[in-house]
Amino acid sequence: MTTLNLDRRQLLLGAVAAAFAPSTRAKAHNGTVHVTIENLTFVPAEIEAKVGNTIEWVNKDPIAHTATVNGGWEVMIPPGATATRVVQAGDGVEYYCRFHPNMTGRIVIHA
Ligand SMILES: [Cu+2]
Repeated sequence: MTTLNLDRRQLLLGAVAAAFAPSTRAKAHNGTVHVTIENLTFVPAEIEAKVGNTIEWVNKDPIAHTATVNGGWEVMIPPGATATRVVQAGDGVEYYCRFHPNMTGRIVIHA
């Protein structure tokens, strides 16, 4: 009986914690934010970075992709390769792949 109640409470606490969990935005580890490209998708689609961090895209697809900002920068990511960009002020933007405009990602700059 006691055990059952405890289990139920833990389940409830878990649900509450999940509801209040921060977003799944990727953040930098040792100054680098990793984005994997697989099946024509940026994973995660949304990342959080500081100015000076490096964004590293790892393309696991057999075709080339880009990280392109309208009127801004573009990073070419060849098939099976890795490409990087050092985050600059003003890089809080949406980006997409020039070859597959349905592929979109977002960079959120934080202090
Ligand atoms: Cu692409």
